[in-house]
Amino acid sequence: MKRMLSGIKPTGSVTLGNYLGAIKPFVEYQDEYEMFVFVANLHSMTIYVEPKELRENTKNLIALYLAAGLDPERVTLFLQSDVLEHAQLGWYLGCMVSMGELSRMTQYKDKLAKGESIGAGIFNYPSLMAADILMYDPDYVPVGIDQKQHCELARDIAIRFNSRYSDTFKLPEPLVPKIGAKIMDLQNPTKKMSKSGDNPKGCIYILDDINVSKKKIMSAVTDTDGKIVYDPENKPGISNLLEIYTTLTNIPISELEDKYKDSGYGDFKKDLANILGESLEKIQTQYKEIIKGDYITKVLDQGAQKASFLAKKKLAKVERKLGITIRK
Ligand code: ATP
Ligand code: LTN
Repeated sequence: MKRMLSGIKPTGSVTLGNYLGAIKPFVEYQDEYEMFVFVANLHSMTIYVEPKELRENTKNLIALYLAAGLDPERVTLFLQSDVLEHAQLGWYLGCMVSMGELSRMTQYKDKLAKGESIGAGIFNYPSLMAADILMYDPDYVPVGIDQKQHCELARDIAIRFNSRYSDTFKLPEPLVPKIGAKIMDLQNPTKKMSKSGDNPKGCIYILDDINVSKKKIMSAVTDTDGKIVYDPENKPGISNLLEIYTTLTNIPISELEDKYKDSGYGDFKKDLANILGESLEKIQTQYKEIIKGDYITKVLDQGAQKASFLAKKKLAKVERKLGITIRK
């Protein structure tokens, strides 16, 4: 069975973009792959999040992974900070990547361009992400398009390490869904829907009131031409809604275009709002059950145990090869 690994940062409330671009595909992959899914809480330190909020986001994210359908008996579900080896391997890999490579990362460049003061963590973060990935030798890393570059850097670091010290890491491949990899902001469909975006009307949160989310679909920006056609360049608003529709239902876009060829945007949006409402309701019902007891802690303990076993072995191998270890 091929192996897959991915993670999400608990920096805010989980969005529809996170769900459609990451969590839903993870659930679909679990039948076919051996999955490792974690909460990247060390990565969330790259921006300031109130400690109380961070704890809440972390619990919610784990609960949402489970509510969306990840099965902890099949998937290794863990909290990054529970496996100390990530930070240690991150340090070694950070010493093998150049300042030039890190400076070329789009996410870093975008943050830099905003002109705000940013912590060194934002700059160094791809080496920790490389450690998260290379630690477990996955074949694939399913991510949204914004993370593809970081996965490619992890692969370059693995090639460098393997050629310098002999074969140690499997070369991972990013897996970006063809549709749903970049759900756009509903009010500004040329911008990614993002947890840390500044217009809450453009972003749907999985745990929000369902009627509020439906209203956000109804008031999503479209265009004046009135035709339900997929054309991201010229019709970004309606194309984004079609992407949301197709990823929620698995009905191909061409079938949706056909189904709505004689309808207006209003009817299309109403159907989509109802479909979204049903999906959110299912997830929220599960979530409410999961968040109640101490089930989450049990799942995390079990996941940390499984992940730590592999991480310890991998780090020991790396340290032997590097010459860090002096004991036999
Ligand atoms: P932030 O806005 O704080 O950068 P984010 O919403 O982009 O956060 P991440 O934790 O960076 O969330 O991403 C988690 C996963 O969700 C990643 O695989 C990412 O590619 C995916 N993802 C995030 N936003 C979207 C989106 N709008 N469409 C599709 N996938 C997304
Ligand atoms: N950087 C990612 C989260 C992340 C990740 C990973 C994803 C951290 N480590 C390893 C895949 C594999 C993000 O910002 N979404």
